[in-house]
Amino acid sequence: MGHRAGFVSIIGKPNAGKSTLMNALVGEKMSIITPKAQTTRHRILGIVNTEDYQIVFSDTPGVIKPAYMLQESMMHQVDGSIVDADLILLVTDINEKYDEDDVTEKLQSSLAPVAVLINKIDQSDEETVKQKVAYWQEKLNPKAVFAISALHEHNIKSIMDFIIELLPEHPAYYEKDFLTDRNDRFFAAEMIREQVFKQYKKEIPYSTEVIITAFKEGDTMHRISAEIIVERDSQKNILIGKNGDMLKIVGTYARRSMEDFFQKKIFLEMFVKVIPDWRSKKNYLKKFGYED
Ligand code: GDP
Ligand code: K
Ligand code: MG
Repeated sequence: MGHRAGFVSIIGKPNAGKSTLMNALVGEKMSIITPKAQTTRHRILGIVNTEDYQIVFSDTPGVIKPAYMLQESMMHQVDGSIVDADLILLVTDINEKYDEDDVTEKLQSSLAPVAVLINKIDQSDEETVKQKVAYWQEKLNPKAVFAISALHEHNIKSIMDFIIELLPEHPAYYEKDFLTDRNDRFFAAEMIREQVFKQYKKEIPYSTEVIITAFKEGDTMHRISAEIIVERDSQKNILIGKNGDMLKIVGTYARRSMEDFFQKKIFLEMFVKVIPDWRSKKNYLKKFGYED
């Protein structure tokens, strides 16, 4: 057999562990991970290259019923990744309820084989695993069902073997030294957004966008300027905190992640800006990189 390559789409409900799984499969931190739903807003590619094959994983936003335009764009990214897929990995938290078919309905737009990955088995027991495996076999008759823990990298190797087995014969889609389709600015912005999701309660993360306004690469240090955009003055005040305390925490953790990721010293400056209702405004969504 010649060279093999294919697209593998990771889909599921919010917080099932899709981003954790993709990072485990790729072996790099491509996608930010937080305990909050809707952390992932874009489809993000993570690429695994060897001499013989190339696997192009897509991490996607969790499937929800969209309530505003940003969420509509997020769902279009899920649909796009399903259409392109050679294989779909449906990730499900072993403890989540599947009383609505919003995820499984999406699968009907694709002829690609499906594997169900029952995740977080570290938070469960053998009997429940058995029941869930039977449930998914009955419900979807998928190509395979795996019981995994993405966080503890349990059974990741068997998923990789399964994927490689199914990869179609095809030339590489991307240069062999590509790890992702995203650039350094994207990852810098995501690492700030990750901290906003981690440090603030409910509404702030969902109303926040991060724009990198300058990224100056140096031999030993990158200088990065960012705008953190929120929807209201009250959110701006909370984000900054008393004497700038909160923003300082965000900056410190984000800078540490960036130093790990880029393997450089980072100088980071951040400005907070209010754009009323940006999540429902087409021109801003487009400007911030959310297509359709
Ligand atoms: P996503 O929204 O589907 O992308 O889910 P994330 O990858 O962001 O993970 C959501 C939360 O679940 C995070 O707090 C993860 O650390 C946690 N998580 C992911 N995989 C596992 C797992 O295998 N076991 C446990 N206990 N937690 C997990
Ligand atoms: K999440
Ligand atoms: Mg995610």
